Amino acid sequence: MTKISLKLFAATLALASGPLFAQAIQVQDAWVRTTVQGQKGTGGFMKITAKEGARLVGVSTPVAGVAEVHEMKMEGDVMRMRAVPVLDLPAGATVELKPGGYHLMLQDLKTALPKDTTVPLTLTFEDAKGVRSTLALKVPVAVTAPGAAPGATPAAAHKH
Ligand SMILES: [Cu+2]
Repeated sequence: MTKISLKLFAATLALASGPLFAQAIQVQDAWVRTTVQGQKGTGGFMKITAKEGARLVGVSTPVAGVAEVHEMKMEGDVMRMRAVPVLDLPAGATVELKPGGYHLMLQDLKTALPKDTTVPLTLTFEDAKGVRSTLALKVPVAVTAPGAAPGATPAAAHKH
């Protein structure tokens, strides 16, 4: 599993576009949660590190009609979720998209996502000068985070 992820990560670098900028952004441990036939939405997770700081301003994938960055937050006793149109990536910090926090929300899914497949995902970043670049990823589909202990059920971990 780990070996496969590393290979996919190497492949993503080759697909980055933008003047050197994309090289300054690292995406690690990306995964998208599996779905069953008929399920309309799922979450995507990853760690993003922008060496010189950037903003994540767009997400797209051919498998979903709508792809957005979401934030989950406790407000009192209630877990609420909202779309985050722009996600700040402070210089040198690793921003983690994970269940229960920031995540990619894929809605209006056009196909089921069985495990051990991959999902093409394009991230659009903007640097401090407003220059945009894209990073094309092939993200593995998994039941739980790569390397995480198995056991958590998808429904329990990502409620909507
Ligand atoms: Cu969500």
